[in-house]
Amino acid sequence: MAFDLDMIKNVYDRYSTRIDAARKATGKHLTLTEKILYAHLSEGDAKQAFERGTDYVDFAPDRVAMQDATAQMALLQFMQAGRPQVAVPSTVHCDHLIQAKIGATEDLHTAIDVNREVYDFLASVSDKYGIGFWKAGAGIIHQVVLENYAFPGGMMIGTDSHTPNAGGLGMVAIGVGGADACDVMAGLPWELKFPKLIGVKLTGKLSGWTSAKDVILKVAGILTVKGGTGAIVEYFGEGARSLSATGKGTICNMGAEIGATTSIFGYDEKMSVYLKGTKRADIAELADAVKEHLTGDDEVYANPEQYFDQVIEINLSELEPHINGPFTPDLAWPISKFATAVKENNWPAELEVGLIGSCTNSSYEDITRSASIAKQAVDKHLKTKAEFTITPGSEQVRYTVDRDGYLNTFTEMGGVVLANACGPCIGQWARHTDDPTRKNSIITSFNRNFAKRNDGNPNTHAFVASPEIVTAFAIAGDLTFNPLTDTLTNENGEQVKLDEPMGIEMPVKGYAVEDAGYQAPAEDGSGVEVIVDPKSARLQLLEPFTAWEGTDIKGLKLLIKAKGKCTTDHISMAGPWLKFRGHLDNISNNMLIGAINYFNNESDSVKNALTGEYGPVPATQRDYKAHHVGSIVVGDENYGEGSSREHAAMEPRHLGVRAILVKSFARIHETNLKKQGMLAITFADSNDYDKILEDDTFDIDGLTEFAPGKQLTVVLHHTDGTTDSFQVNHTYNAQQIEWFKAGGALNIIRRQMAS
Ligand code: MIC
Ligand code: SF4
Repeated sequence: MAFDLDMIKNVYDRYSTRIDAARKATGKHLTLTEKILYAHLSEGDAKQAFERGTDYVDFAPDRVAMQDATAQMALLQFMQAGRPQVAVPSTVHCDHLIQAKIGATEDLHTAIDVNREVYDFLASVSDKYGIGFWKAGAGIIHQVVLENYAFPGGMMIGTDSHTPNAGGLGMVAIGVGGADACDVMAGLPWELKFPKLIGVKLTGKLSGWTSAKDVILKVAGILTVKGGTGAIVEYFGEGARSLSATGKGTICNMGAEIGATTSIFGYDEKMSVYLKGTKRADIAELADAVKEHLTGDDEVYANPEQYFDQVIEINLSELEPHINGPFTPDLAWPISKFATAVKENNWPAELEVGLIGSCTNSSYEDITRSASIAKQAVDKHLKTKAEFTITPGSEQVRYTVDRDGYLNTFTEMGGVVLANACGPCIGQWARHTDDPTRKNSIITSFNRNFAKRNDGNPNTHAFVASPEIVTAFAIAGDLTFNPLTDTLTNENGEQVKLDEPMGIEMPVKGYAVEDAGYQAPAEDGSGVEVIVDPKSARLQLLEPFTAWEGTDIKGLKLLIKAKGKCTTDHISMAGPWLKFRGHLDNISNNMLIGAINYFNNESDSVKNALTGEYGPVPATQRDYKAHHVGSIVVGDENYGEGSSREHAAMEPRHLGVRAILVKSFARIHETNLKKQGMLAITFADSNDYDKILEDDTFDIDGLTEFAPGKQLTVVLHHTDGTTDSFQVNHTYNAQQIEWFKAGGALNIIRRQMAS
């Protein structure tokens, strides 16, 4: 059904010649990342070596995956590209739009009802253009991809930042915006700046309470949310080989949290076991035949400093379980230091909810390890103190763990099984709380923990840990509890200790599923009609953006000078807004409502330069648009961190913002801005951020000579009549400058397809 053996054969058939060419071009031994990248050049065999972190390179990915919340915009764009069918195997996954409220069955029914229009749209577009469609309830994109599509040595892109999850099966899998997916589906090359390489050497072996999740929680602490920007992280060493394929997936998944382009492990026995266990023995066989190409060269791993731009070493035997948070995934605490951190920082020690599962951590191994803790709660007469939820990553995992009795164990402990969907991970959570103004703590086995992400409540302190640690904390209901050393009082008043988790990597009876939820597209979709109601609140056909006017841009007003962390959740919030992901004008009403205004420290309150009054960001910008006044957004470091959602770029573009000027960008967001024809620029001297005053008017000069590597000039006109001017950088290459000039990349594709 789901995978395409011929395509994989083709990829492997060309591996040998492509890698020989790459060796010749670079004149050195190769990392796995380089092998895969050079084997996927759209020009074919490598003719030159590329400079990491500098050269833009065209690639030909093997497949595309999209989730429902981003697929709508990706496919609305694809529909404008004028192609009869997608050029590479592609899939759509309905996972983000299901709200967690009561439990799996009821919530899924409600979602199917509430989202019918969007699901019907996605199903009919998929049918028409030859895209595989995974219905609501089938599971979360990254888990479904790992189980069905990922293969060692492949390259894919996905419209979701956690696409790198497939690195657990040795694939270069990269999160992108919908416009990039649209290019690849239209048969165009996909451009990426040749990444830098970070090597992570894993020695030793995990034991006890420590799990794969702790590797990435530790790495996040070392590298921080920016540390992986522009880099691919390659894991190697005996420790890497000892981790299950799904454990590797967890590590790669959360590489998104350090800004990495993707993360990857080399093909090994564990991957072969997982492929066979998920009914893909034929792929394992193909991979075995080319296995020397599916890991880095021995010399590379023997002398990693010579081949990677940065090397980190972690000894799994010494690694402690970690808990990261609150509010950012890189605040890493080894469990032995966590209780003190909770007390010293005055974080609420009482744990209100523990949530396990999600795309990051819902493998058979995760579930069995967590269930071994849950079972002890029942056996040792412990009453679970916090609420507890379980989100299976796919129907296949759910069916299998249910068959084997584990879901039952969780419900006995007091847990609630949610639908196979994103749910609370992305604010799709009708959380039951008596007082939302209370500072409170939750802990999840998910990946992100930005403020308001899970339940929309700024008072919620969200922490991230492995599912087994989350389960233990949920039982204790106390963040100062250390399951490795502390005891708990049970219902008989006795002191009991939780034993170490015990897991099973692969189901002994094999994976099983009754209805995986897959719908194949029509052989010939030309007769399929795609209907978008012009009065719909949820879907809106796209209008092309206007082209650049051909002059420098003068007289821009400051929409907002954002202070501190400004993630895509701040720019285009998810949760309740997910329902407008297919309607650009409606979703634009959430534009930047989470960003903190530097001048008053408030969110969604900015000064309207035309009236002098403070008002919400979207309304203020709509007023500028109505008066044909351009504006600029100013931001801090790592602006646009987090999600791949291109709405964060399209909304300002749609409402008439002309430029985003920040200290630094997160990769996917920067590309999304460029794709939509927005000017994305950075301070050459980040201290110039301080020169920007609330009532300034901005000119951007140098655009008539806009060229790669050439700075532009920003002139600030202050209200006292003085001016300041400074240089700004950009990373546009010649092609991207054309996107800017045309008013967006899609305008160019449309032109090409029409001619
Ligand atoms: C996320 O985890 O933030 C999301 C929701 O999956 C996003 C995609 C989106 O905003 O739709 C992501 O990670 O890219
Ligand atoms: Fe869904 Fe959360 Fe995974 Fe994003 S991180 S795909 S929202 S489960």
